[in-house]
Amino acid sequence: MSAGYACLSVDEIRLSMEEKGTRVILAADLFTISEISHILNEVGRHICMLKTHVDGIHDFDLDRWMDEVVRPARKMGILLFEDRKFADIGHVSKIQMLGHQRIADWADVVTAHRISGPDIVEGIHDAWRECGRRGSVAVLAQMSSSGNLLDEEYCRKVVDSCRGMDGVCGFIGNGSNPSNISELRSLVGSDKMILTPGINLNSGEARMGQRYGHPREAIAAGSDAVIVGSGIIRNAEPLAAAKKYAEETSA
Ligand code: 6AU
Repeated sequence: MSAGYACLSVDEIRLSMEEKGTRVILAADLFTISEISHILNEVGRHICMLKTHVDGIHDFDLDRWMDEVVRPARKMGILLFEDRKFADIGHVSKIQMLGHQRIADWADVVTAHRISGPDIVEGIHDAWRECGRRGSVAVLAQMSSSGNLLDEEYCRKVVDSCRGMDGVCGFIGNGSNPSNISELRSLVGSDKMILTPGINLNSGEARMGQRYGHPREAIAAGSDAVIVGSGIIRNAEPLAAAKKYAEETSA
């Protein structure tokens, strides 16, 4: 389905990742701009995207965010990935993209649930269009958290309805279970990406219902890139950890 507006394409995102030579997306789940800027500078060479939860940043200030995080990430060839998990109707998702954190002004990829209807994708792209920018949506098809309600039938419906959308670059799959990823890959085909959270070399680190799988198994099962938070940011040596995850996911 042609979107009728300019989107960041899967090919452009895959090319950007190839140029960085790593399939690691850093989940920078930290509380201040300085902490995020610091980890970005430390591990930037080993990551292809910086995933944020911008609503969790205590001292958020747009000018500082652009200067200390967004521009440095761009200089390093890293895509900005805001994990906002939009879920409202299309028009409200557009309002949220254009809210005080100005997600549309800097994010290249955002996450969204498909639960409210397909127009959420249109609403998000409308915001990028208003800012004169292009981006893409990663839709949640599975989750890594235990007890989640995204069952097989829901996953199939999500993929069926979004696989043909230009504005969707791919799907979030459950990295903690390689067979979930291979099932998702067979539904998705090769034209869209699968990004997988729930990845940690030490599965014992899981907290609050999170579940973890191994990065190499996730890639072997068909994931394009692994999303790693605690495994890097809570490690005593984040640089060495990021390098290790990058090696584990290399061909
Ligand atoms: O490696 P962790 O467990 O410290 O962090 C995992 C990161 C967090 C979550 O918000 C995110 O991955 N995540 C996601 C997404 C969309 O990225 C989906 C999901 O099912 N599980 C999950 O943990 O930033």
